[in-house]
Amino acid sequence: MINWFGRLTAGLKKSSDKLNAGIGDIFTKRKIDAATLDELEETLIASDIGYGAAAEIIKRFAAQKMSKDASLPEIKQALAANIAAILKPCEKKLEFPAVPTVILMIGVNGAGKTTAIGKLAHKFKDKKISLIAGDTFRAAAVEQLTVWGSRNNVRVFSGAPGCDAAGLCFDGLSEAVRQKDDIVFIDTAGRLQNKTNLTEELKKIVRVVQKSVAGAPHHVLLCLDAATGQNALDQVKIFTETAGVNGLIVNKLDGTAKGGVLVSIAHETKLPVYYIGVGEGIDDLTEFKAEDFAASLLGL
Ligand SMILES: Nc1nc2c(ncn2[C@@H]2O[C@H](COP(=O)(O)OP(=O)(O)OP(=O)(O)O)[C@@H](O)[C@H]2O)c(=O)[nH]1
Ligand SMILES: [Mg+2]
Repeated sequence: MINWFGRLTAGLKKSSDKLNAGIGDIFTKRKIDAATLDELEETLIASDIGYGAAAEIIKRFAAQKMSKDASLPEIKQALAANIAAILKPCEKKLEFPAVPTVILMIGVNGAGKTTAIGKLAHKFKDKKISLIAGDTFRAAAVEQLTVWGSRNNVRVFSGAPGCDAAGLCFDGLSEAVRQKDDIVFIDTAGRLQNKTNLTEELKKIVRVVQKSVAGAPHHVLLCLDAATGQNALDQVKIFTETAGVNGLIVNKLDGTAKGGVLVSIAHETKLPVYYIGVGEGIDDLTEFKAEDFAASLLGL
């Protein structure tokens, strides 16, 4: 069985291969100077790190005044440290401040919400957990969550297809309070930013959750598909306006060379990134650690 660092490095392989090839091309035969720094900045941007973060990384890197003869590994170490510094404010442990702690999972279609709930239920298997099938929109959604429920041996609260999602959340939360669950995960329908009816439904779910349990929702976790690249930033903005996002899970880092987008998200939003998804399996969700992520991104 591979350990979590192996999982992270394997998951980020596509991203690190791309970035490393770019950095290698620049510094294999040439030294650090203004021209190579410009090229380095372009390479960072091409790896979805974003303009703002790339500029800051280059600024820090230039300020270090490394020897012009620094080796490629030394250059990568220095870059990794600068990237880690940007990521660090987003490294935070998911906490459970209340019983029940209510966690609302939101995001666009296919961002990995339902899967992340299944993986998290497994991670916290020493707690009493229930799942609410708040995606009443897509036919197979309840079934998918039920499969994760039985895999983890936890209760799934669901209703008839097409039923009112907010009402279902109200009933599911009453049951969770009655059963003294430690954590309740609410799955929701995937919604594109421009679908007004689903946006209104999400607002209603948030209002109902707030009324049902004091202090809830304790976490509003936005799931992002890393392959979305820079569009992920728009999703953060719009979902924050709609539902008050206070944490992120970035999924599908294994399938894309756009893993650098996490640096961009960290730089622009400063939101906690609690977990990252590096595969479809139950164990393919790892805690986000700034230094480890930066090292893996640079293939160190
Ligand atoms: N490779 C990879 N696949 C993932 C990851 N997370 C989820 N998936 C897959 O992506 C697909 C969509 O995941 P779901 O969990 O159904 O996404 P969702 O956000 O619930 O989707 P909707 O309910 O349709 O909005 C599934 O086939 C998952 O197995 C990941 O980290 N890596
Ligand atoms: Mg789903």
